[in-house]
Amino acid sequence: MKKVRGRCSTGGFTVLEVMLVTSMMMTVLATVSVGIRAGNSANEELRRRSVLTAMSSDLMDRLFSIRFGEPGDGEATAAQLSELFDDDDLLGNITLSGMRKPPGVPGYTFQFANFPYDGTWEVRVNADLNGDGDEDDAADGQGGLFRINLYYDGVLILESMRTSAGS
Ligand SMILES: [Ca+2]
Ligand SMILES: [Ca+2]
Repeated sequence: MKKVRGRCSTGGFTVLEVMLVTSMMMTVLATVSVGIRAGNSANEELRRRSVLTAMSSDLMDRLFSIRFGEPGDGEATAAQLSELFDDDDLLGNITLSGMRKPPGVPGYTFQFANFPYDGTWEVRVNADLNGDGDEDDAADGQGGLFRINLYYDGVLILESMRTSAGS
């Protein structure tokens, strides 16, 4: 029978045993390391989602706080949009009707200087309540009821509907 070479003179482990244990430990460490990294990125994604949800909720609050307006309201101006989405509590004289754009047309986009992520928000306001790309169906809003969709980097984060009743 062949003798295993490299046995320590002190009667400890053979080189083969040491290599085997080392290799097993490296495998375990690599697995643990991958697990930790996966956990960290999952935590970061959860944190990001919670920040986006909180921000979209704040934006939706603003869109429910401004006047609903009338069908003939002029298109929202850049100054009105800045006042609505900037950092102070003043929302200005913009109306939801002034923010309405036909379905399928890009909405109003903006970014926040102090936001932890540098993506782009987009708000779309239209009367396509059944979401089929037009405003002509009996089920659509016809000007007295709008769909409000909030996107972040093109992904829908929050949607709601607002009626002119009571505004
Ligand atoms: Ca403001
Ligand atoms: Ca429709």
